[in-house]
Amino acid sequence: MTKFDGSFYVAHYNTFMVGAAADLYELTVSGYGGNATDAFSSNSGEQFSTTDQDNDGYASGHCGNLYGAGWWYPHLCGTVFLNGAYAGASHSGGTGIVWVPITGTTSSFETVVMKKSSGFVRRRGEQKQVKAEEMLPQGGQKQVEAEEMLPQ
Ligand SMILES: [Ca+2]
Repeated sequence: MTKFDGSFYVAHYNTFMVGAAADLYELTVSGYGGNATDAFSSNSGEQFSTTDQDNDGYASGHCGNLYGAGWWYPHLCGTVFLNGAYAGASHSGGTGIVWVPITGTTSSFETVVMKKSSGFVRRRGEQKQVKAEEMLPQGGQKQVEAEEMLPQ
C-alpha cells in the first residue's frame, strides 16, 4: 500500500482464507506482520456484503450500501476498506482506499495490492508430520518429529 507521498506499507497475514459461497464467502484472516498496524484481522469472521446483500456485522446498518462496494464489513463497517471508489488523496467517507491506522478516515492510499505470498503457503489441513533422523555425536540415531511446510 502506497500513500500519495510515496511512503510504503505492508500488511502480511499468515492466514487469509475466503469461505465457500454457502458460507457467504466468510473471511478468515490472522497472523499479522508488517508496518501497517494490524487492522484487518478485525474483519475476520465476517461474510461478504455487497450493495444489495447485507451480510455484515453491523446489525442496524448496511455497509455495502453505505460504501457502495463489496467487502467483509464488521460492526460499524470497520477500519480497513480497500475496495472503495477511487477519489484521490482525500475523500469524505464512503470512498477511497482506507486503512485507518495509516490513512485516517479522510485520506486514501494511492495504490494497494492484495496478493498471495510467493513463498510457502500452508493451507488448513495441509500440515503433515514427517519423521527425520537426527545424527547423534557418537554415531547413533534418534527419531525426531518435525512439521514439513508443503509448497502450494
Ligand atoms: Ca447489516
